[in-house]
Amino acid sequence: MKKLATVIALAATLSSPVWAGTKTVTLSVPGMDCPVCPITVKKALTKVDGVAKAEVNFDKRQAVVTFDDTNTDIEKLTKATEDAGYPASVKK
Ligand SMILES: [Cu+2]
Repeated sequence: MKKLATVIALAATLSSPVWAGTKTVTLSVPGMDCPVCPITVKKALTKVDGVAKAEVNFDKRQAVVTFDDTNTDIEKLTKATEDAGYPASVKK
C-alpha cells in the first residue's frame, strides 16, 4: 500500500502545471476552415513531447499551447501543426 501512495504522489507531482520551464505560446493557425480542424490541430500539438496543454480556438484561428521548454520549443510546435496540414506562426 505504501508503494501505491508513492506512485500517486509522484503522478501528482508530474502533472503539476507549475514546474520550472513551463511556457505558454499563442500560435496563429489561419488554415483552420471548419469546426473539425481544431481537433486535428490539438491532436498534433498534444502529441509533441513536452506539451502539457493545447487549447485550440476555431473562431480566433489560434492555439494556446502550454509546454515545457526543456523538452520542446516553438519550432517543434509549428512543425507539428504544419505536418498535420496547418502551418502556424507565433501570434504577437
Ligand atoms: Cu476542417
